[in-house]
Amino acid sequence: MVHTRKNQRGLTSAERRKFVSAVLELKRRGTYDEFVRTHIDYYVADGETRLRLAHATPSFLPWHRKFLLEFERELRRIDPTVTVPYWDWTRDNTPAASLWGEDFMGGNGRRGDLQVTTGPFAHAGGRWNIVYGMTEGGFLTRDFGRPSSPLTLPTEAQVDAVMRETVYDVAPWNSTSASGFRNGLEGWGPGRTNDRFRLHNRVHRWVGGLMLGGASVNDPVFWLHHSFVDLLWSRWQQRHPRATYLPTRQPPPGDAQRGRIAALDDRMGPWDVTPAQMLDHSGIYRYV
Ligand SMILES: [Cu+2]
Repeated sequence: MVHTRKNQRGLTSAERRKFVSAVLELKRRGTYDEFVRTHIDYYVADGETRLRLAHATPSFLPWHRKFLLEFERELRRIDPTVTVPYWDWTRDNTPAASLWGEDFMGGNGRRGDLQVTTGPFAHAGGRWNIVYGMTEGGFLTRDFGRPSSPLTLPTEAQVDAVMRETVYDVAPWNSTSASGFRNGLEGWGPGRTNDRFRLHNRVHRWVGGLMLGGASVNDPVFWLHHSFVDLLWSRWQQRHPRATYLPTRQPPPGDAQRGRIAALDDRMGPWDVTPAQMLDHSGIYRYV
């Protein structure tokens, strides 16, 4: 059976409650923190010579598609009616959005320590202790819009521009790739200002707190964000049916990226899966 991922803004209160309950149950069992750990382990920067599978790399999209599927499978073991909703941040782009409600993701961090004190993931509720967080205190943090250097969420026009890209990815296959759909959506721009962070990256920065960096999975909104990123990739695939995943082969000997990125048929750890195997999700789930 193909299951359906829905826009979070249209979920019923029962659907919101079921999603939150399944997430809290995964956390209680320790499974949730294994996902946090995996994401930290695969957080490899451009400058490192190690294999980069998850970020600043062509397999950013298939790696996260697999990561979401694994997470969703665990949720559905707990409650088979649950799927990962998506957050369309071009529309629900303020702190007043129902996404941040008391019954769903909870709200912004408080001033000072940025601690989230509302909703199911507030530390005082006793069910959301940060294990792998690189911060003291064990609580979830957020800093909407980063008041110290304000930024806004991406716009529909910015998404449209990326959707018009006709090539999946281009050399040098990292955060400096000047065109291509993958880096357009992942969102590494030039420069040192806020403009360096676009689309996917911009959303991580707008939420702030733990959503910055490798430990971002600690914020459950991570999944809703990446569900929308995956939706955009899916729509882009439909729009450009002949644009295949690139590169199809490893770069030639002597190329600085050889052995550091995943080509079409290379394995993407920690799973035994290739980008090619992640291209068609139509037999597993669909977006509405
Ligand atoms: Cu990631």
